[in-house]
Amino acid sequence: YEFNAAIVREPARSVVNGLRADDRGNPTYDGVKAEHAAYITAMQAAGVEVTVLPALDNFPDSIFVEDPALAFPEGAILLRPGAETRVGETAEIAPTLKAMFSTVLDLPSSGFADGGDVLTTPRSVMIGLSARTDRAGAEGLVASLDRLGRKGEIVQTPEGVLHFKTDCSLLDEETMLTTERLGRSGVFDGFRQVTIPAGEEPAANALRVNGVVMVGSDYPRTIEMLDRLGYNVVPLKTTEIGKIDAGLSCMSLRW
Ligand code: CIR
Repeated sequence: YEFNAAIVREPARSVVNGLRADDRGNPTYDGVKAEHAAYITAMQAAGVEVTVLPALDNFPDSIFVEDPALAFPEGAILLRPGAETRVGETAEIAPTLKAMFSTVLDLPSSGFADGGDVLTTPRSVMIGLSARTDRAGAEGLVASLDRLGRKGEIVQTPEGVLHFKTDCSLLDEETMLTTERLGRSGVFDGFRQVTIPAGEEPAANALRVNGVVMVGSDYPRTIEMLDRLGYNVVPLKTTEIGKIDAGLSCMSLRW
């Protein structure tokens, strides 16, 4: 969770048509834009140098740069997103990554993998199988991670959950913030686990960046809990991006 640099992408006007599992109405462009701007400011305040890429109107979900690639200090990996409308986002972000990293690997297999299913912990890089990340994609990713000297670990995302990280985030070296349903599956055995209060599940996609933990401001019980545990919480509005199934990790690629 210590990051010096991040890439974000401006939301396009088409973001209002972003993918979603349940339709609770379109987000507003202005609302998404404001949430995105506050996120960039919070990243910078946390000590991260942020590169802002231009909006891509042909890709409504391209604001979620976490999904088409992975970035580590030792190199980047280009992924193959599991949603048909998002596959082309990889080619859009590739030139930026090739300019910034000396090592940029491709996903070797024929499968699919979304960055939202990938959680880096001190123990391993966890890859959650989901409707977006299949076994071939996950195995290919393990091979690419190995080339970067990192250990991949394939796990299962709970049924019906978009991404593995929809339901969890790393709070510190030994502590995981997790929904009850994901914690119960045992994937975080060996970690200290902090469980999201019932009813605030979307708060699990929080983001630890250097000294702070960014948490959706619509989740007061989670904020209070983390505050009481001594974390330096920065609440950020995610109401509009939440309508298209996104949280705080999705909007940046960090390393
Ligand atoms: C999608 O369905 O792909 C977007 N509407 C939301 C992606 C969220 N990304 C993430 O959790 N990493």
